[in-house]
Amino acid sequence: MATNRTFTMIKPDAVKAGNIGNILKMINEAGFKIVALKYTQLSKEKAGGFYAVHKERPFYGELVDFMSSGPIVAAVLEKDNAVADFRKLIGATNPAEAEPGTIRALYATNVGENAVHGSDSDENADIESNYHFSQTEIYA
Ligand code: DAT
Ligand code: MG
Repeated sequence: MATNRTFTMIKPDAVKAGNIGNILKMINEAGFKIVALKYTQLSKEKAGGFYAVHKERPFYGELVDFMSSGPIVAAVLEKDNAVADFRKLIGATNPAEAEPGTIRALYATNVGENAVHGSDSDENADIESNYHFSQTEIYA
């Protein structure tokens, strides 16, 4: 399993607001290499499967509706300490609590529509990357 990779999505709110370019620039400037990239819209089924771990949470239905409401950008990113460094770059789940200068502080709408996803462990980075990309779509 790759320990230097993480998985991200630029969520529908940030895509709609025209922030794909701004966010990819921040990702590059923070030293991440983009090794896979896809512009796509998730079906409810695909979004629901991605967030299956949150199935019992009260916001699950809203989350699935939001994540399938418009196009997203999915990417696999490579860097030493990718998972932890990327979580630092995106900031807290709730943008009101995100450090100034983080992607969510700059571009998120609210706790539910928070601009970007970032994997929370090496194991999930691997699972999530494989959920969205085949091996031939990842350019190491
Ligand atoms: P993160 O995306 O920071 O890893 P998470 O895994 O706890 O956060 O939750 C996944 C997503 O679910 C999150 O990005 C937005 C949504 N979410 C989390 N907590 C929420 C809440 N209290 N109200 C509405 N949506 C929430
Ligand atoms: Mg999470």
